[in-house]
Formats: sequence, C-alpha cells, structure tokens
Amino acid sequence: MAGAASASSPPPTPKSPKLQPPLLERAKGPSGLDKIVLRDPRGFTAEVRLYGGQVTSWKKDHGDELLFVSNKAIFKSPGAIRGGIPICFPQFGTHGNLEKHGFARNRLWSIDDNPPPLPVNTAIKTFADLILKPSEEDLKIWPHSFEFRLRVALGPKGDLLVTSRIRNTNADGRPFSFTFAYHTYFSVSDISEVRIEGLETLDYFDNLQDKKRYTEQGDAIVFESEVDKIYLDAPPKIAIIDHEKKRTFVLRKDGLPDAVVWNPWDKKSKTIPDFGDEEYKQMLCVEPAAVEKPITLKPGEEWKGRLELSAVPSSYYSGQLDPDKVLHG
Ligand code: TA6
Repeated sequence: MAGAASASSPPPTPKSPKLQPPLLERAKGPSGLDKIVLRDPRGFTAEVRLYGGQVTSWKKDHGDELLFVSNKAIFKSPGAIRGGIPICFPQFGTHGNLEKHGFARNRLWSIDDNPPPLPVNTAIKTFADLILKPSEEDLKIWPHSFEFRLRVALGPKGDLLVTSRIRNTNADGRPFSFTFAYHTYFSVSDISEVRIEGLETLDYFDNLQDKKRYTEQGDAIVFESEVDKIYLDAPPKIAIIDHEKKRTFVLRKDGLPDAVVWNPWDKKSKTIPDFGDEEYKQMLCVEPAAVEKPITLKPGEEWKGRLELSAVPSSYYSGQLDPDKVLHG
C-alpha cells in the first residue's frame, strides 16, 4: 500500500486532534489511470499518478492549484503528462541516446509496499511511496537494472516534498550513469509578472544557442521571450516571485546541482500538441537537475535527490523584502 505515517510513526495523541491519520485515496484520473490523492488533515492536498510517477496537483489550505497542468494534457501512454512534476530519468533532454527526458516519465509505476526507511520527520503525516523497476523492454534500451523509489509527502506547513532514491541493482558488477531532473511546472499569474532570484551571475548552457555556455549578466531573471537554459551549480534555494499573485515559490533542492529554466513563449507553444497556444503565460518550469555531471552508481550504491517546494505570501512585489532573507534565511 501507499506509505502512511500511521504505519511507521506513533499513533496521534488525543491532545493533537489535527494530527489524525492521513487520508490516502486511490482514485481514477481522466483516462481511467490510477492516482493517489494525499489529503493532509491540516488542509493540504497533492496528487501523484502511477503513470510517470508524476505529481499532478498540489494545493495548500484548500486554495489554488500551485502546479501548472495543461488543459490539453494527455494522461496516458505513450507521451508524458504536460504539467506537474515529470521525472526525467535516466536521461535529461537529449543529452544521451535515449528518448528525450528518458523513459521514467511515461512508464507505469507501482505502489511501493515496503520502502526502506527514510530519516524520520514526525511532522510529516501524509506521504505516498512509488517504485519503478525496468521492464524487459526497458532493459533493451537501457541495459541496467535499478530500483527507483519515489516518496511524495506534504510537510507540516503544506510544503510539497519529493524524494527520489535510485539504486543500482546490476547483478554483473557494472556501474551506470544517468542524468536527472524534476521538470517542475509552476502555475503563475502571468509570466511577464514573474521573476526568479538565485540564478543571477551563474553560468548556463543555452538550449536555444546550440547548448553554448554563457554567464548570466543581469539582475533577477525575468521573461520577455522563449527561455531554455541549464544553470550550472545553482544554489540550494531558488525563489520564483509572482508579483501579481503576491506569491513566492521557494524551491529547495538537494543532490541536484543544476537548475533548468524553461518557458516556450508564443511561437514554440503553437508547435507543442498537448499545450495551449496561450498557456505559456500561466506556467514556468524551474527544474532541479543533474545534467552537466552525470551521476554514477556502482552496484549496490544509492543516490538521493530531493525537492522541497513551499508557496508563501510575497511582499517582494513592493520591493520591501530583502531577497536574501528568502534565499539565505
Ligand atoms: O526542460 C526544458 C526542456 O528540455 C525544453 O527543451 C523543452 O522542450 C521542454 O523540456 C519540454 O520537453 P518535452 O519533451 O516535455 O516536450
């Protein structure tokens, strides 16, 4: 079954009526595919689909949807779901011989009945565990045996916590290398009202310029045209400030040195079949990733990559809050 804190941590005490056992519900998606709905008693929810192991919804306090999912998204094979948090593994983009962004995002994952323990955070009451192992077909295109364990959790303040653990289970002693990204689609009010802080002055590969390397020169990153950049050695905390919504997403990452930023803008949007022509205005991808330096695992070794998202009311729009407080506080 999907993991639940009630199975691995003490039962709630009568003094803490808020800390009741979580509700984890298996539900059907638009195309009849299973998803797990996480409902934290404190009023936060998230959804993770077995198809792609993909988070497709995150809401705090019964409020707005915080992740973007296209109105034209297709929730079934063979493509990936356009929105939420697609997982790019074992290859990010076209940096290798596999299909773009690897195959994990368009495989059917299973519920992980028996995940090895993660460090206990007793404040986390609601989580789901999924697992992906390669099929015979997968082994033909990427000849490595692995166990990919994914935990999706809701933190005490409604933060969305996503942890990936990938283990090399090759029986013949061979190591393997992979690149990776949480291809996170954030929902924004209007892309022209959004800026990113934390990536200024970094080096990046520009996918729109033959992947050439440049150094970011400007102040905060704003959007006026198509952007597709891989920032290298990005800091562990990045802020996405939505002036119109007066909301800041704070993204914390661990084990993932790079950060990809993508918005297709108007022309490119029209070429993406499962994406509305105008939807680029309501989304922004900021993607914790390991691209420049692939991760190598020997048999028996495990890698862990973690993403933590919070959405907080923002006073950045008035220019009153020192960005350092969010990024370094
Ligand atoms: O992460 C950015 C990117 O690699 C872009 O180049 C862009 O094409 C995007 O991913 C979406 O890729 P997809 O295969 O999901 O259409």
